[in-house]
Amino acid sequence: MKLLEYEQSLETPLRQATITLLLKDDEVLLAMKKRGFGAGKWNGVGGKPNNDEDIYSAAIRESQEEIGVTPLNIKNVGILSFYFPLVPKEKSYDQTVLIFTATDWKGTPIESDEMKPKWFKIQDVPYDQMWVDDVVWMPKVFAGALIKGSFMFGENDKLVEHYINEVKSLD
Ligand code: 8OG
Repeated sequence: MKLLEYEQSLETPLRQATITLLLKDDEVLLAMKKRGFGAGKWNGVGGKPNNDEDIYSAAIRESQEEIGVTPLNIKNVGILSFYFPLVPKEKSYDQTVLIFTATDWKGTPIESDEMKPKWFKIQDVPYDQMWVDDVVWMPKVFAGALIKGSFMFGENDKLVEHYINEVKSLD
């Protein structure tokens, strides 16, 4: 099925998740996911909101839990949807991920049982050890763009189709 067709066939809003990227000069903090969805990949920190927790609070809590840092000025810079049409509906991985950046935080990144943080120069981000879509959208975030897009995955988490737009506002 084509991406737009799949997107239009969805009846309920997708569950949400977060990714937060800490930025300092020409560096970004990524963390190695040690377990669960995306284990073995470098990523921003994040996860899903608890019950009726708002998405900003979820982003801050996940950062505290995963690397011991409290972001102080998170900014929503992207809204990305990820679709896995081959995964049965009942255990669907489909989700909308809100991307946040922060340039100010409290605490020093530390390893948890979920993630191991590390600073990377923006030009040395290890895209070959990350989700395949990251090389498409993350450079746009580093360049300061606001982005909206969708990615559809096929067998073995291969990216089969995507679109991504730079927008003036995320509202
Ligand atoms: O709570 P859980 O560990 O399942 O959260 C999954 C995390 O992985 C969450 O921060 C969102 C993030 N994530 C996806 N898909 C993708 C993706 O394609 N690229 C990146 N960079 N992160 C993703 O769920």
